[in-house]
Amino acid sequence: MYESAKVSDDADRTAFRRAEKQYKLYYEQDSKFYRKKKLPKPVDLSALLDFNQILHDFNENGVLPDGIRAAAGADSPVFCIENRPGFYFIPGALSLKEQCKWIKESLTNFPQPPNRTNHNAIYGPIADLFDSAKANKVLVQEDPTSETCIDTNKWKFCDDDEEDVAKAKRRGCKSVSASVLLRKLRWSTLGLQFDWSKRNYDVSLPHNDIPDALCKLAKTHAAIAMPDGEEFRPEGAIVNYFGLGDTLGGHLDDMEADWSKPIVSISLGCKAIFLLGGKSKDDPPHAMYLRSGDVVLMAGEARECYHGVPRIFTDEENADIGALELELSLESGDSFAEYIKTSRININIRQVF
Ligand SMILES: O=C(O)CCC(=O)C(=O)O
Repeated sequence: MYESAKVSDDADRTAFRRAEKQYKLYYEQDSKFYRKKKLPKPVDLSALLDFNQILHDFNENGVLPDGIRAAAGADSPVFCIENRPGFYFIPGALSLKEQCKWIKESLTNFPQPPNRTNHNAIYGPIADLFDSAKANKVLVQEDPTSETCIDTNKWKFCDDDEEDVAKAKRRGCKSVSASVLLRKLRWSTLGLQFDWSKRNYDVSLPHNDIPDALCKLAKTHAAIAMPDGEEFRPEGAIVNYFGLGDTLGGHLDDMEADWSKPIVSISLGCKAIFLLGGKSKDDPPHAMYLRSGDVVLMAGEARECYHGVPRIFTDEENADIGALELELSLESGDSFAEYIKTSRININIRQVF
């Protein structure tokens, strides 16, 4: 379906929206290969900031592109964008081993109840999703016609070939495979739980704490963006999961009490494009690559800047995760590597109060 001219005009109204459309994944409509294989439309990526390249050039000969500077006081290079104060980019902040660790945690422990995920609203709490997908399990709704049924909102994992699944299907009960649910996992929250419907933190909700090792990592990287003499206090984290074609629209993270404290944002898996706009969506955004292991900090004025992720690259040529995939499969077999080769995970850690 083509958008009407009016809708399209409205959608293109702001510089941020235009950039989102520029970088988003679109497919060729009339390619003769169209029926066989959808071909992504080529995109001009020449204007993107590539902090990997910037780091390389800086280490080689000390030069930086116009508008980029290295932050003082960091042990290894941390870059800033001159017209976006409070924004920090730490290329390759996490080692391969650390990346593997947090990918595995993001898929196994972080979505475990009582932490909430996007699936809670439909299925209630789901335990062991990743292992269930690995074991080809199916989530089946409790049969409402059964005498033993107490709650039709109850779902349980069954083996695909179990009588329970066949019976439930015969009776018209809903079922969904764990691997589909894993693909549709879009977010989980740890530490203080963010309530997306009310757009605030609900401190009354039960949760698992942010693991100490992740707190330590966040504190270490946050230090450069903290007000003098203060230590970052990780209180809540949102984990975003991206698959092919998924995007995160331009938004502000404005639900925390004190914007002088940074949000620590960790990228894992496939390479993505990140847009960092200004305080208005009319300000043209900076577009940059985010690779696995990069950390971004947004503090102070940068907390008032629109940002989003219009594109992830899941194809072998552009995803830039060869070494990570290898390390993951050597450490843990194929299941995590299979997931991450077409996915991206973002963990963003926040001081809420
Ligand atoms: O995925 C990212 O890198 C950004 C995530 C983000 O902006 C958010 O969760 O608010």
